Amino acid sequence: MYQLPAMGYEYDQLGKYISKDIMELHHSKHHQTYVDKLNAALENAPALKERPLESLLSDIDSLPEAVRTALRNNGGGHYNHSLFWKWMSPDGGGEPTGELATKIVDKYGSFQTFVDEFTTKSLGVFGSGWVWLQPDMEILTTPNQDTPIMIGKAAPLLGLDVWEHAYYLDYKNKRDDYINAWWNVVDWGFVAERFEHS
Ligand code: MN3
Repeated sequence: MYQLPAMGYEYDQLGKYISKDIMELHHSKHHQTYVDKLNAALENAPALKERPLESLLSDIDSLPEAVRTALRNNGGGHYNHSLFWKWMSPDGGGEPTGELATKIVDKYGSFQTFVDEFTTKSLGVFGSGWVWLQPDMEILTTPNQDTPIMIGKAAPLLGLDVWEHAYYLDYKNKRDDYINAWWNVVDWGFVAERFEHS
């Protein structure tokens, strides 16, 4: 049985940028629903319970049709959100350092240019989806709860949830204000850790 992971900080700790109300709703309701529906889907496919979630998502097109969509949406939702909480921190913001910073600057010319391109792609996601920084420094977008490992890509270094449920209570329809605020909570230490192990 999958379980809702703890966030590692309190709902109100990102409050200056993302309110307690959003964090609480997003974690305890939206993410919990993905977990519950993922568990429910696996009740109908017991053999899949033995496999790690990454393995199921990487192999999504080969899964039994009866559970494929449920796993895509809710397995993807659980996987993406479990990372999303860790990509944010009350001590976040600023810029990456070390090898990660070098790679970003090599690819984009400057950290700010990277931020601008990531932001532009985030604004370009039509409807609900995610934006990702990949280990090869590519910026990807996916619709709904799709995740890079579903499309043959590596596990992402960083991801941003641009579903309206992630910002509507604070920012209404202003996704750009949400994204600009979000950069202030990005945990570059966790991104660097993922980069080192990629
Ligand atoms: Mn979400």
